[in-house]
Amino acid sequence: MARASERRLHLVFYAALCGALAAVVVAPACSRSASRCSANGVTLHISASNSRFDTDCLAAPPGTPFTISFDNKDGGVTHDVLISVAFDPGAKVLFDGTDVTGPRTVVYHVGALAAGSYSFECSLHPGFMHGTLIVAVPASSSDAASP
Ligand SMILES: [Cu+2]
Repeated sequence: MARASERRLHLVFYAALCGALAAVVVAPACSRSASRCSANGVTLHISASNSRFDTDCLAAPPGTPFTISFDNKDGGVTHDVLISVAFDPGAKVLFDGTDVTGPRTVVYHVGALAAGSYSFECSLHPGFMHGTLIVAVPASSSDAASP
């Protein structure tokens, strides 16, 4: 009896903790990147400055090749854009953009990807230059578009 109710208390505690964490940590992060990042054509843009990307979210439509215009503003510093299935050193790489020493802009041509969530990063500085690539039908084509 006592043991069962203790266990139930623990479950309640964990549920409350997770809910609080989701509200405080996950929800703002999700709403900031995911809802603002939906595909808008097949010409994507990203820049690097002070060894940071200007966005942590890119989006492309599924099943069609797209381009990424990459503007490396860091003079004398080399960056690139690499796309993989997950943000993990062992994850399968789907696109490995050529190294770009700034200041210089290049246009990467990326092959069609299936709908899903991918990771992009600078392969030279993945720890602080990475983000999410969302491949999905644009939100504007559904009626639930946010303002
Ligand atoms: Cu870099």
